[in-house]
Amino acid sequence: MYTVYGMAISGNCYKLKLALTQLDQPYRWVELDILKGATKTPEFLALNPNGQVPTIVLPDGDTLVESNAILCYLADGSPLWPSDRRTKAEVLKWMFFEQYSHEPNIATVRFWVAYAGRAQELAAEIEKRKVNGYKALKVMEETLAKRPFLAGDKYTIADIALYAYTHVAHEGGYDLSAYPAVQAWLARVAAQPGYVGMN
Ligand SMILES: N[C@@H](CCC(=O)N[C@@H](CS)C(=O)NCC(=O)O)C(=O)O
Repeated sequence: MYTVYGMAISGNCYKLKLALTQLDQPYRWVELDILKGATKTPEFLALNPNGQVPTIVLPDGDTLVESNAILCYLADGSPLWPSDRRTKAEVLKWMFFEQYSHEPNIATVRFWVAYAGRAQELAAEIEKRKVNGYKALKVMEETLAKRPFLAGDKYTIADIALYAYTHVAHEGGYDLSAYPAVQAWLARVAAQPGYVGMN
């Protein structure tokens, strides 16, 4: 069985919960509070020297980190990680986009505003990040206006990776009303078999 070290409010950790549930893989969840330093203990740093969740321990005892790498591992050989070369690259494109253009702007703002109580202190930085966050949403909107899922006609781990923080972007003050294709896609993801919510 897999053991996931995660934090329930974290979208990066939720990606694993959603994928494991949809892949019908049993797992044990160990809840860690990053706000209380739980990822900086010597025990945890021995598992993940980068001191972050999610961290997954595989059934053979090996450890894997980085949410999107873990998604690729879990979904390998399943319809969530298609085998044709071009679609695979398309999925990876969106997962790299998520980590570089989406997550630092949308997830980080949500964390500062809704969980770390830093909205006032970081107001100027938050405004800057939101400009880039809306840019990322526009890129998604343009693609999703043309096809049902990010990598094409089929639901993949690219959708899981980007759904995780897009569906809670409002907690950071993002308004998705100007992104109707993104909103329709959020509903399509939530209607997938085996869907499970964040909490
Ligand atoms: N690129 C990593 C990011 C993971 C990450 O940022 N984890 C946060 C929680 S969402 C964390 O553990 N933060 C604690 C820290 O960085 O000290 C991934 O996708 O897994």
